[in-house]
Amino acid sequence: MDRAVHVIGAPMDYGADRRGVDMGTSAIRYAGLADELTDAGVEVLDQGDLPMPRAEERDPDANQPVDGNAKFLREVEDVTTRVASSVAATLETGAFPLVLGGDHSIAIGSMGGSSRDADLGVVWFDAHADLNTPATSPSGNVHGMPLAATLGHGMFDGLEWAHAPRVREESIAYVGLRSIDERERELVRESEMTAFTMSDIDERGITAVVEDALDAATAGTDGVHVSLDLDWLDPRTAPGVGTPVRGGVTYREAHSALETVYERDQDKGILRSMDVVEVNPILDEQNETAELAAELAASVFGKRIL
Ligand code: 5AB
Ligand code: MN
Ligand code: MN
Ligand code: MN
Repeated sequence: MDRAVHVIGAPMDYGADRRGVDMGTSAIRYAGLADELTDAGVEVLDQGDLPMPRAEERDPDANQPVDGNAKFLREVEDVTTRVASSVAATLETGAFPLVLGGDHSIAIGSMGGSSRDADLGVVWFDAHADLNTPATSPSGNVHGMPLAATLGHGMFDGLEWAHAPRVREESIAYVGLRSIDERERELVRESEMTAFTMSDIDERGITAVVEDALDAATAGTDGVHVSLDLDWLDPRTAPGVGTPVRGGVTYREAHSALETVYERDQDKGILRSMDVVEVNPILDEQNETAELAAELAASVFGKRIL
């Protein structure tokens, strides 16, 4: 039987600085996601978008933490709780949850849902470390905090919707880091996380780096969550993102990375869930970043040239 992929849309932009990522789910679908996945040989069921209150109707500063800044925290809790339920319910049917963003704070929900009944490894394809807490964040934007939330850092420690104890530090691997806040740098250095920067990719090549990231994320876990932030790519290739950083991976490196994930999955059945986030159609050029997002998702499921 073909593998079934269930698409879950989470058009949330509460966690990001700029409006527009809420249109990412439509743009990725419009770019041909379902056809790409079908061509890759999987059966696709689109569950549609989760209902999302408009940011304009909400007060970003309601429910602020005592220490620090986290805009729209109540809305993020509401949405990520629903993402987690959808992901867990999808896994229970035996299908693979593919979560479309939206901003990266939805990963709090996808990792929470995916680790409900499993020890979960994570491969984080991103320019950023996303390890701030409200107390350390320079922006107050929760899309810079999902890994801190999942690991239960700072105020996230006591929050059941955020902290996912079955995701352990040593099972998280970054690929492609190039923009880290000072406190994040210390945390990554002191932690047991595996962190590959762009320099590692320059030196060793994308395939070797992704193989090592997969080794770290699979050791002692039941499966892997792949989190793909489109700002991982170079902004010349992926201009439609809210927080672009020069010097990212190329079009070919990105495909090669996700094909490497596919190959490991063919050998060992490691993949459990995925999210594709931070596509901002307002900043995009002719939907090319959304097209890239759709292609890269298909690469994970085995889309091949020959
Ligand atoms: B993304 C920054 N570290 O916390 C912050 O796009 C940027 O999900 C976060 O990786 C970028 O505001 C969040 C400066
Ligand atoms: Mn991110
Ligand atoms: Mn990022
Ligand atoms: Mn971003």
